[in-house]
Amino acid sequence: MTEITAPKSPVTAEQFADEIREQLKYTQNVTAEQATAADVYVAVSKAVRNHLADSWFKTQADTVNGNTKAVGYLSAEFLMGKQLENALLNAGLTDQFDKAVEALGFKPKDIVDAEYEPGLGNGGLGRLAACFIDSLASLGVPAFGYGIQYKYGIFKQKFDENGKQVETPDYWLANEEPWGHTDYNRDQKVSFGGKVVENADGTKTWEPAWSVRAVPVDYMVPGYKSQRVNTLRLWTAKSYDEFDLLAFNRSEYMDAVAPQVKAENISKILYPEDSTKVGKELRLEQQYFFVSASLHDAIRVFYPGQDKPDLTTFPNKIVFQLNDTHPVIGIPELMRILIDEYGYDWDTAWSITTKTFNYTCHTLLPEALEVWPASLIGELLPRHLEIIEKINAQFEAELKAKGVAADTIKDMAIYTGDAVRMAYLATYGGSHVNGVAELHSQLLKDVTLKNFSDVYPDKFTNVTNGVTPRRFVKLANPRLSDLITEGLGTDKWVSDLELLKGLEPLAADDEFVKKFAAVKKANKHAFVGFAKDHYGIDIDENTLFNTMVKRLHEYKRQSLKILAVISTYADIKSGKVKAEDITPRTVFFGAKAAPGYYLAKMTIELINNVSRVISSDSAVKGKLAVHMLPNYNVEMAQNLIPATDLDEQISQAGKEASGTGNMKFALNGAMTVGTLDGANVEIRERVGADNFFLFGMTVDEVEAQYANGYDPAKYYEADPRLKQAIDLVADGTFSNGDRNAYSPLVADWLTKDWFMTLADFSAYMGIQSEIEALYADELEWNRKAVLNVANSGYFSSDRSMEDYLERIWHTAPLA
Ligand code: C3B
Repeated sequence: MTEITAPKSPVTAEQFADEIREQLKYTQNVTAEQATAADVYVAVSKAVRNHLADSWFKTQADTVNGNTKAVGYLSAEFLMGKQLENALLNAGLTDQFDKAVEALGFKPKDIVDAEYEPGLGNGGLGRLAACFIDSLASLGVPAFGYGIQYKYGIFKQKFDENGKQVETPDYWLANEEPWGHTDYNRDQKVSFGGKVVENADGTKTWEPAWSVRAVPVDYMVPGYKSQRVNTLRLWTAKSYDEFDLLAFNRSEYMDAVAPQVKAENISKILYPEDSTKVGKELRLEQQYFFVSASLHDAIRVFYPGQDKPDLTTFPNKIVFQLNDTHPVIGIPELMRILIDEYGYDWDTAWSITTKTFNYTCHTLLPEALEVWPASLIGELLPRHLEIIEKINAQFEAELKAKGVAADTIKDMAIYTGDAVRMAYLATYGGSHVNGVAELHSQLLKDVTLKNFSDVYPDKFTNVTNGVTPRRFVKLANPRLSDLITEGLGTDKWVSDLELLKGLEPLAADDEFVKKFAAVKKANKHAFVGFAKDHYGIDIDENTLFNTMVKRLHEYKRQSLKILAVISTYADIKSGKVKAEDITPRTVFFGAKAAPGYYLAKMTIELINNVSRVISSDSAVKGKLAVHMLPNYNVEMAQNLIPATDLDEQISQAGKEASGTGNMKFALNGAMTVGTLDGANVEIRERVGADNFFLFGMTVDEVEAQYANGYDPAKYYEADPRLKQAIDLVADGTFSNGDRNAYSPLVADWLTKDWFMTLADFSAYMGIQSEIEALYADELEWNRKAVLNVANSGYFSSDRSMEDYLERIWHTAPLA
């Protein structure tokens, strides 16, 4: 760990209030009397930015001039969450802010609430990127996040009167966005299409057909108590062509703006797909757009004003992490830049390139590894396709020389003749490949990338994911944070999360455990208010809060949870469970489904209708409630996670690469019910098997089932509770008597059930009595929850970053 210096207390509250007034007057152009909360929010944000500016400049200068290699995190998604509170915390201005806005006649909460959450990511992968850049800045490691400033982020989710998901556009830039600075003077040109011509001297020239202007929008990434501020540089696409005046004068208004539309479309919208196959031209354009601009930008930053820089030193200046396959086109792009733009020979270019890149794989679903049709790459990036072919030829020769069998070489092809496999290109073209949890990294080696790990065993490593303790404990859970600080006698845990271990002895201290229980109660109470304000729902806070929040995917098995809820509902209603044996529960779901994912959307509709039927049935009132909360996002996570008693991590073993929600819940003192999947395995190891509700098949058992020909109907017949739950879905109970409403879902369960929901149902129901028995003993439950907090310090993204520094990046914080 680096020595962390305390933040300077830069201003008094009075001074900060004056700075806000000045921003209101000179940049918002309103008087303090005219100002609304939205005005004050913008003014405060700009004032905070001003406080960070000097550290930002210093960090940039040290990054370029220092001896420490920087990190470039290339990611199509950065799911940042709201910025203001985090910036205040890291700038050491939280108290001044509270007092200053009160002096201006506002409530701090109203100012914070005026911020609109940017949704520039789909889920886990994008949120991980945001945690990582927070940690890098907090550790003082020079780093750039590089991505896209989409005009529209992840869609806003609503439900219609039938409970179906409705997507509406998320125009997050509708009002002034004070955090991003558009830097028109540091733009880059990105070109597409056209053809490659061979020159007399044998070199190649790419003659592109069209180009767009990549304009960076810079976000400061302040470290916590590190005095360091890194940069998140998100590119936005602009046209070089103004509109066509001739066409306009002919009243062909649409044609007149066509080139602008084509260019600006590139950064228009985030693909709302997550781990599913999309084969969209626009997506490849997006990927190439931000990667090409970023690589050129790094050369500009590290070799300022040099026409003929010595790029053999490039890998000493910056190392690029490829966040999943989305930025992998960067490998042939750097080759092209080095060869075509700077005149390096192939071997030198290859040596630079392979030292520059590393690849993180975030999935185990083979179908989620991007494969591009060669024809598409050829049309859009003809020079890159040539380079990829040559990389593939070199790769095959290398494999042959290593004695790899011909059919294995064929299986490993990067370029198959009609497709390009981006994961294979990334594995060959970079120095390291990592998975995101131990189990996942092992399965990558044993299954998904087995041939590669056989030939290049040293390339493969693991870095278990982590989450930032600043946002997900300190900001999200101030009550627990205060209690932790009281328990440890220091607040150093915020930047050294392993210190939470010091809470372990306090789990034996009944007084401490009671205080912890009181914190959870207060958080639940607060969430009841939040839910009333945001969703207009009434929640009974004296129930077990049981949460399942994540993207909707079959492999994550929201189906398993809703079938269990239905079964419990049936048991309560029929009187099968006695009133005194019921543990009153409120089940929360939050999940967006990709707009084109039929069964996922149907699952949402089912959950909403189960919720409707249960809430209108007086027989279960006060005993069971289900809420499908709309538009799960970072803000909801920050409010719901600290209020949760029991967290669901119930994916089919071997399918969730890591999960990061699981870490957030454990750190906030929720108990987990989960399978041996992803990082659940490591969480359970650390918090202790006694403090984790484990159920379900293992990876090996799942594989055996697939091998033996899995038959879900067998499980339906064998477990009467499962049969009853599925029958209730099929018989129209949750669809006003319509027996067809869910028939595709029911048919899938009974005939396919690829992720084996039915096979794990009995085990899942079996563990519920254990959960309820423990919950009945308040002190024991909370004791175990304290042990979860105490033993989850490992899951800080600071630790993840240290692992990347040591195993992959081989760099260190700035001096
Ligand atoms: C996700 C995985 O599904 C999670 O298990 C993992 O915790 C996170 O990445 C972060 O590593 N993931 C995602 O959100 N989107 C993808 N396209 C692939 C993986």
